Amino acid sequence: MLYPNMRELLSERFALDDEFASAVLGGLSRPQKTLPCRFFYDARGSELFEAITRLPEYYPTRTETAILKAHAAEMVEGLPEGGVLVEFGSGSSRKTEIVLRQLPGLAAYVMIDVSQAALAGAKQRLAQHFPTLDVRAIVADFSLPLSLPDDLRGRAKTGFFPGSTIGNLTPGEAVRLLRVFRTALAPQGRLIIGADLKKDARRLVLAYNDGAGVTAAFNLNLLARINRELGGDFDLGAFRHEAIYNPRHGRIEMHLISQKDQCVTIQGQRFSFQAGESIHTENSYKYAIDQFQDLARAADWQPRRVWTDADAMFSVHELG
Ligand code: SAH
Ligand code: AVI
Repeated sequence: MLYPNMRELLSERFALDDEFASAVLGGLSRPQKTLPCRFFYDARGSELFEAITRLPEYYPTRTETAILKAHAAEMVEGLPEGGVLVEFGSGSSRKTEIVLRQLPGLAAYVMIDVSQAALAGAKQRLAQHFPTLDVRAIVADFSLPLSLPDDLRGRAKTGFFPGSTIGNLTPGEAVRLLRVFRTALAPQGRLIIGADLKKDARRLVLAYNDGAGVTAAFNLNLLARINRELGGDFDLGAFRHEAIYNPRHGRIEMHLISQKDQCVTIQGQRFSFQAGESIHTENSYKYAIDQFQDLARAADWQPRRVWTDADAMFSVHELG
């Protein structure tokens, strides 16, 4: 069985479902319609994200993976035996394998994600590659206070937050999240965290507008999820994917653009769209190294070491 305590997990699922409905109805009622990007990751969304990671245009995954391969041993240097690795938004946990190979004395690996499908897939693969490792899967929103399983509470904890998922939050939300992690990993936690670097806007825009249309499918899948789980009647053919770089905020923005005047009904509520009107579905902030370190300081972390690739595309920070 995947989870030791099914009752807890089920109530967690219902909480997530209610939250989906209120986030969608609330987000589509605003003057600038929005949908929170954490809802991209149903089973299909997690699968599409994995496909994105393999796209030629999407440099972050392969660049961060290369940084981890080159430096994972240094990154985990000095971690006490019998500690716990806690990963936030673990997805497929493929990058984690690089770190786990350097941590033979680990007591447990705790992976936290909103995507039950991603956790199930990762758990199965890790059981094959690390048969003796104690792996705990927690379906939860990582921005909520984390309560670790009782038997792991007293152990030293190291946080792992790769992928630049921190960039999907506004800087204010990112500081709040880093504070939540600080508490979850106390008293002496360390955090290894990936952050995509600022770069030429054309390169960024290409990474979110791939030629094969996988990112478009990932974006539009959010509407399919609303139709399926909330009884919506979005016509997916009547919206198109758009990704732009917003230099004022230093972020990629993903939008879904209505192709005509239209109305959509979700759980009995009608939402009207004008031709050309957008639903803002995701931000992906890009940080210079010193900007990211300032953000970490604002959340009471001390920036320690930082690793990048030769082309300065991506950064991995150690915070203590
Ligand atoms: N860490 C992986 C996956 C990154 S994709 C990598 O580096 O490749 C982002 C992951 O974070 C997805 O698996 C998504 O389901 C998860 N996620 C996004 N928002 C979340 C939230 N608020 N709480 C928990 N998981 C979240
Ligand atoms: C998970 N996250 C860091 C990805 C990103 O690059 O912002 C999600 C993504 N959206 C479109 N492509 C990838």
